[in-house]
Amino acid sequence: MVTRRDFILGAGAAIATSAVSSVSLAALPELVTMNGPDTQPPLMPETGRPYNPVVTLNGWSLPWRMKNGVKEFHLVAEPVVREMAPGMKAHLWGYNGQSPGPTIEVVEGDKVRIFVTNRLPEHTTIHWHGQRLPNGMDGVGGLTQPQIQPGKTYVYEFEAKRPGTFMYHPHADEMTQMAMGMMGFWVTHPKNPKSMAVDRDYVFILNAYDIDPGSYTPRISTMLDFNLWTFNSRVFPGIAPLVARKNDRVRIRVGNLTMTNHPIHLHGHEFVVTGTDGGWTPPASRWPEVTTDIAVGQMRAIEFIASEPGDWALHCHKSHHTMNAMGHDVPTMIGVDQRDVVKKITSLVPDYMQMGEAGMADMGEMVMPLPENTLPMMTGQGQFGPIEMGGMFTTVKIREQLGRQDYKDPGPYQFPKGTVAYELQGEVPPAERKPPAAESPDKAIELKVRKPQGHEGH
Ligand SMILES: [Cu+2]
Repeated sequence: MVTRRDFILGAGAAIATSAVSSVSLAALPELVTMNGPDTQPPLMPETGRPYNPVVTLNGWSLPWRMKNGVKEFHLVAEPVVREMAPGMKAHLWGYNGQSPGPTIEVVEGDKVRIFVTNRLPEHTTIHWHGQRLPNGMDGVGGLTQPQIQPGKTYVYEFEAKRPGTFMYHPHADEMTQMAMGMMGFWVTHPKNPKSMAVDRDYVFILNAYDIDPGSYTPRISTMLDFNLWTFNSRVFPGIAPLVARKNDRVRIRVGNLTMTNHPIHLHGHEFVVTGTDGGWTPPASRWPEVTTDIAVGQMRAIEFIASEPGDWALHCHKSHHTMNAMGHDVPTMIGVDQRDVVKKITSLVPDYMQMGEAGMADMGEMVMPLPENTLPMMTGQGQFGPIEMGGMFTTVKIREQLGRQDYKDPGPYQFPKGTVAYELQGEVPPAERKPPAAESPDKAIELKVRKPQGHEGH
């Protein structure tokens, strides 16, 4: 839900509202903030030039005001509480009530003014990742501007020159501020709303956190070994599905602000990459794929026709990135008979559970006592049983009957009769193994020894 609260200049918070001059209040656009992680419907432009708005997965777009032909936005950097999935909340830093911050949508050629107020305990800036803009608006603390001190508001002004997909994030104490969740999406729509038009346009950022089970604040010094791999600071099963009507042209724009690459994989459809960091790709340069690797700092827009109804998985293909916090460090126990050990341990720890003897799939069903505020490694229930996923995993739900503006979760897919993989029934005859054709029965094991170079002489 969008809430509006009166804004009092940070440093003057002790001053009563009436004591703040009306001029300074009028100079700032109304502060709009979000208090929940649900996907909000697209923000239809009421002023300015027309465009086809995007839908931010588990997020929202920031309203603006027009002032003398300039689009004005107000971002507030502040501590926030983000629910990562039901059962787990993280204490992050973000913008306007959430992490990531709201998506900013403008049109090619728009004159844009962004007020940035700092309510963090330390200085910050905002860098407008990927934009063509005057150097002094680029937001690199120390290099192109002074840092924005706590309580202060800075103003960024530039023209949105190139249509495409962008991000924003601090360029000040970056390791801390990005590990804490400070980032957001930016879309510059083409001047001509018919150009590159699609039926549904989804956006989200890949981010990652290291939050110990039972705690709330990310470890900021973690470099690679994160335990929560997220789409817009949400993990499966907390990530909303991407809903589409059959035969819609769907665009999904993804930006990567983690510290590793993510091969994003879509089931059941081929897509093409229609946009990169530098803008739209020329049509002749596109080739079909089902996975696209998104490197650190990159943005990709993929497009496909949602021709196949169903609940199709959309996920990072690194299998540790579709797991949640618990259990990354468990030893491999496949094939280990734990019975004797379990007997001894249960005499000391009554609710001890052994795991992993036949693989880790039992983790998907296991009800294990968890520390508070964490999520099981493999989780989520589907209509046929446990889905055994976490992290960077969601679904694209394609349905025949949907309204054009309907983005609600349509529930589980109703499979047409006879279209689901099935168990072979009745007596199953034993399968005879055919011997490999080329192999002769008396063939000895072939052994080749290759000496290191230089030992034989020439
Ligand atoms: Cu990944």
